[in-house]
Amino acid sequence: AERYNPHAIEPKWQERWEQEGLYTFHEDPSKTKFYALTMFPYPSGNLHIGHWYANVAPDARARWLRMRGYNVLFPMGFDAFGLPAENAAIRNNLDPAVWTYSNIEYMTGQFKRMGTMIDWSRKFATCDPEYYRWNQWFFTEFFRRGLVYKKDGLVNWCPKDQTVLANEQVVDGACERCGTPVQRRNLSQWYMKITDYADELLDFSGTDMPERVRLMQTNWIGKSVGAEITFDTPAGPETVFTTRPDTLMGATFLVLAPEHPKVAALTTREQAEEVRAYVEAAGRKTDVERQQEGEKTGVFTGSYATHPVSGHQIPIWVADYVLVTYGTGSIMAVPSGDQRDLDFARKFGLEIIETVRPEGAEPMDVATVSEAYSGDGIIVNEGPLHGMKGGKAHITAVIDRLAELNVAQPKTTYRLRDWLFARQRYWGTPIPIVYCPEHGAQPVPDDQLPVRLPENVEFTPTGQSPLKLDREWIATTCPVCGGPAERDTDTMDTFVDSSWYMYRFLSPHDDGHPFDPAKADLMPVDLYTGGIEHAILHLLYSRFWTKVMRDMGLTTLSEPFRALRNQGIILGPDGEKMSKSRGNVVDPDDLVREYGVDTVRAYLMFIAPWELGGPWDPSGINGPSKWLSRIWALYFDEKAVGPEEKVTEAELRYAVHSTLKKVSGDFDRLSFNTIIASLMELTNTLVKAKRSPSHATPAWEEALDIFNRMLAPVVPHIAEEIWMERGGAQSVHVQPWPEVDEAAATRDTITIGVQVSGKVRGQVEISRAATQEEALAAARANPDVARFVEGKTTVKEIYVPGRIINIVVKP
Ligand code: ANZ
Repeated sequence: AERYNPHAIEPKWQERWEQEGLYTFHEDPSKTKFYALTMFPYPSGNLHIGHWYANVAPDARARWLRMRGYNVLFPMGFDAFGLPAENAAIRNNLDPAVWTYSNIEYMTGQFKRMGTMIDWSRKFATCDPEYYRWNQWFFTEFFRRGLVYKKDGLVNWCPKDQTVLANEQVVDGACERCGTPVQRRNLSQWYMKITDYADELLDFSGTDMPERVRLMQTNWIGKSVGAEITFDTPAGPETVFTTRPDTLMGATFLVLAPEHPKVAALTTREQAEEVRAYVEAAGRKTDVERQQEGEKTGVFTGSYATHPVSGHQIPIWVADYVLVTYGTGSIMAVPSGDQRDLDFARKFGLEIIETVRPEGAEPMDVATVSEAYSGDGIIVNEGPLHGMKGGKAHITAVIDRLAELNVAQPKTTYRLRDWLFARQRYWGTPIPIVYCPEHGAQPVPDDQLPVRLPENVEFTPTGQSPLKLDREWIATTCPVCGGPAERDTDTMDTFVDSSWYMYRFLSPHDDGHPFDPAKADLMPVDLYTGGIEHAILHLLYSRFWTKVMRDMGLTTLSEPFRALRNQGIILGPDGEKMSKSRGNVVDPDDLVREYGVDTVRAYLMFIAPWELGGPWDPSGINGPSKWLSRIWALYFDEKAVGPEEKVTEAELRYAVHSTLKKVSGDFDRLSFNTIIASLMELTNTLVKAKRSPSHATPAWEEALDIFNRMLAPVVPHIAEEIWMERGGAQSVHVQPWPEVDEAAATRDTITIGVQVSGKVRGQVEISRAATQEEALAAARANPDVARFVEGKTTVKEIYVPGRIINIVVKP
């Protein structure tokens, strides 16, 4: 046949597969289900090389599982709400819906050209009213359960995007989307009570997640076990949270966060001006700036607190290294045990008292000490803790002792805050609440959902939400009394949309439930793949959501994902992240036009260990490209060019079956680059075998058949063409994965050491099945052995099968 031309075969097969519904998922009780899901993309307009990298390898694996007899659900949709659509609307005067749906259309076409086995009949976008209706339904259910609530408080505000942000969306003090420094504002906002699930979210026993992800989530949740201790102050009792109550006797001052509500009441007239200026300056700094290492700042309030054990008067300070959002927003400062407190005490000349002393050490010289001691030791202060062991490891005994004396209460604190999920933007799910002057905030009844976004709204350059300006849309009636009421004009964070979308694929068009309960058994997602950047936000929220759904009786699962794996990132040839401004972007469409889909697929699997990623090497694609041409020639070029080779039938079968075994194991472990490498190596052997006498044996036909099936998951188009040309009745993609012939997959010869009178004299290669006679004959034929045996009388001959040959001779 003619030479390999991917452009002739790829569109043909893609069209045929689609016509035949080859990849449409049907429930089938006779097979084990496998739900494979890759994180759905935002419809930005284009699939870039990162999307290909993230999707191609999981597609190959899903195809492999399908060939292995699993009923594989492999759907895809679009995470379609969010700011870029709205910004495009402001810039180009385009309706966000029009912009979004045309992008989805285009990107779906790109996905199809990738040759994946995605079941497109299940596609949906989160901006479909049929989808976001269920966000609203969840909201009202959560609201009734007290899991959604509105509260006043300090929140993160992005002045550029004109919206509040969740803590999770503030990275190094800046908006994770646009990089603008985040401001703190006092606003009334909607929250979700994720903190109710903090402890359960720390338990990863029901989900197989990479260590890195578990660690990031654990740190984000930030559980601290400690105690609360109350100090009397002129403004009433003040409770502090401490993880080191064993250092209580070394507490020489209290520190309040600048935003702490007692600051004003505790500030004396003399200190008023200084405190006011300090608090104002602190308000202009971000939390990150405030927690950075460096010179400590602070100011004295002029007031004193009473130490609950010693009764001493200790000064009360205000300093911005204490955060209002953590613990109680105030601390007891222990300079001898905490470095920040020590730096602070040194700078302002405050008292230092040693508390925990390492065993056998000299007393701390408090006049000169510059390093706090935070380790274990003995508590050296006079008083109720004297002589007890101190340090993190001994906290429980200390807390018990202090609790007995009514000085401390055990307390566990979390860094995790409730999820602020309201946004002041248009392109999101409207919050289904109406405000009635009579009945307050009322959820919109189910039969009135969805609350649709109004169409043809006006966008202003300031970014202010058009919902706020749409009087007609805002005006509604109270579900309780029917009187005039107003809609909430906020929309939901898009992370709400992605928290439960994996359930929607079970029955994407169900209009009676978020998903059809009869299909619940298709969950959990057996393998979820995507980027590590979602370690905290999306993955934590979706774990939370499933736990709430379980408590609502919607699922019996506690975790949405049986396993999670993260792919790495493909960087530009310069090793930098690809970006338009750097000009180092690789466009997969260009590559497909030049090399065809299968080559791009093979290259993306081959380029790097999938979980690591690496820089794009533009010349590297020639390897996979040539490889596919060699495969083509192997099957279709009748003339076997080159010198005659001697690949035996056994060698050929060994190459085929050992590769098959390796490739299966590699698919299992998601080691895609080694799959391609093994298949390339096998191609070499096959090319040689074609020029060998083994060409005419049944082993040759078997080799071509098995190799063809092995190619199917990774390069599905060329594999299909070969299969059909070889007379396949049905697609190669509905064929079973070949079985390994274990005997053929292991070399049937072994190397055995030969001893003469107990000394190793040589080695022989013999058949694994060799008899004692055959083994001994081979040993004697070996010249290294023969030298020591010839002319001597043999006393004894032993063959321990598979281990050793020993010939004992008379000297
Ligand atoms: C006294 C003490 C002595 C402390 C000592 C530490 C060492 P984690 O582990 O992060 O939970 N702290 C409490 N609330 C704070 C706030 N709002 N802003 C800044 N720091 C705060 O840390 C708990 C410790 O951090 C607490 O224990 C408290 O200082 C401080 F030798 O209390 B410790």
